[in-house]
Amino acid sequence: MRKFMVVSGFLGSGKTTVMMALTNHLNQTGRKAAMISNDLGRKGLADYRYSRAAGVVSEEISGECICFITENLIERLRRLYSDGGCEMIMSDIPGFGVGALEHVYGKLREKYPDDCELAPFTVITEGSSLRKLMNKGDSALPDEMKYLLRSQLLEGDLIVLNKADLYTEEEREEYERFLRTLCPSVPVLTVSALTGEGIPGLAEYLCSHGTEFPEPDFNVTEEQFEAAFGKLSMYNCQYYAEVCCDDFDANAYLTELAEEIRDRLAEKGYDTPHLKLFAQSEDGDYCKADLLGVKENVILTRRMKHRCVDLPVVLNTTSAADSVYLAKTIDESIRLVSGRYNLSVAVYYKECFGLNEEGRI
Ligand SMILES: Nc1nc2c(ncn2[C@@H]2O[C@H](COP(=O)(O)OP(=O)(O)OP(=O)(O)O)[C@@H](O)[C@H]2O)c(=O)[nH]1
Ligand SMILES: [Mg+2]
Repeated sequence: MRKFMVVSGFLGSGKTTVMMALTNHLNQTGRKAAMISNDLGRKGLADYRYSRAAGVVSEEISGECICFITENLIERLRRLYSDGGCEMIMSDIPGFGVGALEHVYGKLREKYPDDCELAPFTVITEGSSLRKLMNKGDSALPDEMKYLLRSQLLEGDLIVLNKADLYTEEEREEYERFLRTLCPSVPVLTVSALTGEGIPGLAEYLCSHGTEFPEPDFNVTEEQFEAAFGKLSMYNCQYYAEVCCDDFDANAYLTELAEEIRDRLAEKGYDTPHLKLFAQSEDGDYCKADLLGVKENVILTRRMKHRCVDLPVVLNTTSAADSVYLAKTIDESIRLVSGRYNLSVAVYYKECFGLNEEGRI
């Protein structure tokens, strides 16, 4: 078996966590698997570092969407199949994935039909974005996001309702019913990437099915897509923090930093579907903080076990905010919170751009 799968879905839906769980499960059950983290930023992004730190067989394609670099993608796949002995390789797609079916699967089928079988084009979703689509809840995300959320779901061969551990029985049924109505011919599998519930069943489904090349009618105009992208900006930075005396608690530091950014975004009426902070100390221990909306608590997805004297930090987010404001507010938050912890900060790199902007700050 030489399979390749694109994993699409909204920011924070759990694409990386699902891919990590699937890769681990397949490897443990005798089928070599690997994941690729694909994003627009410069290399060394949080998802790639996090999955590597967790011991998952993981690669990164950064700087461009795999939609537009098929040759680069196929070279990577060939290496993983031949040298790595992989049977299943999965990749996410920057941001939203809408159009990736045509651009990635379409080009692979046309130009490289003998290299791999295409697994179901898989869309990950979860409760908070479904509530947005159902006009329920109090998400601060702009309504334009609904064009993306809906189109993503329509593009799938398979929909994975993730984060099952967070729902009551009634919520789970309500989400499944909504998905069946919106996409009546598409199977829905409910899983929790965090607890592992449903992951073995999902892995078996993916190994035994292929893509049907669905032809979705998004019923969304170019202008509506543009309007949604126009609301979003991406910010990535890497910096090195060093304490001037004693040591510090990296878990508390990352949490406080995410909270500071959250509160400043909320103050301006902005939102962030996902902000990630990852840090790894020299001995390999690591911590990760995730923020999934300005009305949410920061989640410490992984705790550092010991106190630190220094720390390389990666911060990535795609937020519903103006790019100039986003860059300014994150920079100020890093300065302020680092000051509270007596940390001096050396920034390796920083980039911030609106998803509709040509230039980068
Ligand atoms: N409770 C719960 N949390 C989950 C589950 N899967 C993922 N998460 C959490 O949701 C947050 C986002 O997960 P990611 O896997 O980073 O989401 P993503 O879709 O890759 O996000 P982007 O890369 O920003 O698009 C993290 O804090 C995860 O730990 C799940 O099944 N249950
Ligand atoms: Mg991810």
